[in-house]
Amino acid sequence: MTAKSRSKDAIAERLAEARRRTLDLIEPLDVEQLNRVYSPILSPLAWDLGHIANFEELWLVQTIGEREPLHGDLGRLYDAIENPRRMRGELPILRDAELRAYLDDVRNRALEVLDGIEIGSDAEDPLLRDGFVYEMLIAHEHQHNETMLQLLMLVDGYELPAGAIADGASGDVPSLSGQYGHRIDGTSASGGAGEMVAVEGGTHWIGAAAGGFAYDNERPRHAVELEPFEIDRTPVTNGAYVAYMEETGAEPPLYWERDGERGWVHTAMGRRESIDPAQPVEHVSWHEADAFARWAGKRLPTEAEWEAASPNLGLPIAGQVWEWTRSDLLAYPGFEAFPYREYSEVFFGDTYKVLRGGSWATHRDDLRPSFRNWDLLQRRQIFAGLRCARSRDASR
Ligand code: AVJ
Ligand code: FE
Repeated sequence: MTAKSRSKDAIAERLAEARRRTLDLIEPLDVEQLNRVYSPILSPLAWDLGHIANFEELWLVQTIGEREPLHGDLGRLYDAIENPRRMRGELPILRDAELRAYLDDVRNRALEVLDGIEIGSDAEDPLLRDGFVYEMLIAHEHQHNETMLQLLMLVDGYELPAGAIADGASGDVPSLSGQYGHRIDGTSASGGAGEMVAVEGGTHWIGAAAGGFAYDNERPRHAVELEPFEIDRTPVTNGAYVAYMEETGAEPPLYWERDGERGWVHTAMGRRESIDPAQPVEHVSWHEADAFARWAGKRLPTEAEWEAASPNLGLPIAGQVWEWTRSDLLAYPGFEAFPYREYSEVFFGDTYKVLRGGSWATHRDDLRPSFRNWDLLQRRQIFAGLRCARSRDASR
């Protein structure tokens, strides 16, 4: 077997693995659950499924394969920008058997196209060089799997099928005390064990180097000047968040409910489960994360600080939470949109804050220190918590 056919086989296998994960996630659901609008700010699952297939058709079948779409203009219904989430339940999208056939037919065509193209590092088309467009499609399906999991939190009685999340993680966030080998004092006001890591000021290099897969918004790699700072060794825990709520009367995170004397329970998927004080807090908005950090006498890190600290902290680690930063989603100096403006460029500005790292629902292949996620400041559905920082000169 040649190196070229091996790399094509590897791509085909990773496409298949992403699809198994998608189908595993919806396996316990019936057609009504796939189509139900559980929340105006989250898509019905059937929309995500059709959108996954449509994005694949658009890039691999239409753009690369130069073939006609299977359903004519229907693809427009799956355009995320034209169809905001609150409208997606009303659209005449594909459902049930037709939807499954669309996923399968597009995948078969995409694999046929892959057979006939050149994806080496010397490919002339930047979309094909190092298999860029295939990497993008795989990452896209992974990202929508995470969005689907946000919705699945609302489905009563849903149980995550074994192996539905990468490497068979259970969907539980691993215990931080176990992970770091030191006790986390849940009542500490410092947001975790209180242990912080010092990072030198000066020039730090941020972003993804040329070559290999990364999104346009991670490039170009560039130097930033940072003042010296400290950053928490671990994300803020549930225990620390409870202490904060008790002292300030702050609202609990999304899905938390009072449970008499036993404190708080987590109510996602229609179950009431106890909250582990040693796990990172999740389902807090940017505003809540920012308020917690101030209460702790600290602040959220900038995304550049987070990335500069990532080697010291061994980040990103699978199984944790996305971490809010204080940074707006802005273009890096010298940014070039690729392969389309709507991936990142249309979101640049002060409407979105950057999240770094990755959550227990993020595919391991997508974890890299330069990855930039973003969301609205009020969003709580995402699997996001925080880690605090502070300037070495405490007045900043
Ligand atoms: C990077 C998670 C904000 O969901 O809007 C999915 C990812 N882009 N399809 C989003 C994405 C196109 C994006 N986020
Ligand atoms: Fe998408």
